[in-house]
Amino acid sequence: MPFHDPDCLFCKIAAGEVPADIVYSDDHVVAFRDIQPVADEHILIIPRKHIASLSHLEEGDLDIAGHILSAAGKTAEKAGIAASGYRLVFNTGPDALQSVFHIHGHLIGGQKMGWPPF
Ligand code: IU
Repeated sequence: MPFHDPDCLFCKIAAGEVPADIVYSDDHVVAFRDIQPVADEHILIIPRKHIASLSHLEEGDLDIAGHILSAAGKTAEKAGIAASGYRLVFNTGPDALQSVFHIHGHLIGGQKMGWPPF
């Protein structure tokens, strides 16, 4: 799979070809607000590289996984929810209702949450 999939919406957002409400970005990831938020703050963190899901991560992508995790704290800081707390959720596959097949961590917060999440 090439770095950029021209048919992938999230690749287009990462490339700046489709507008999004970007909260944080660097050379490896882009974080933007979800268009259908499920919480007071709901941001998606995606790698610039096209990878369909967590299950498609390969050995050579481990640095990308690290960049996504590392961006979570920076993004939460920018959104003002680092101190109050947040979740980072990766829906993967049908049972988890993954609907966009470009890895994205849902950074959710800005309000008190419950557990378990289903
Ligand atoms: P999921 O875990 O694959 O189901 O999450 C996909 C998310 O992408 C979901 O929360 C959508 O609201 C969100 N999203 C978006 O923010 N912008 C879009 O143009 C599309 C989906 I399509």
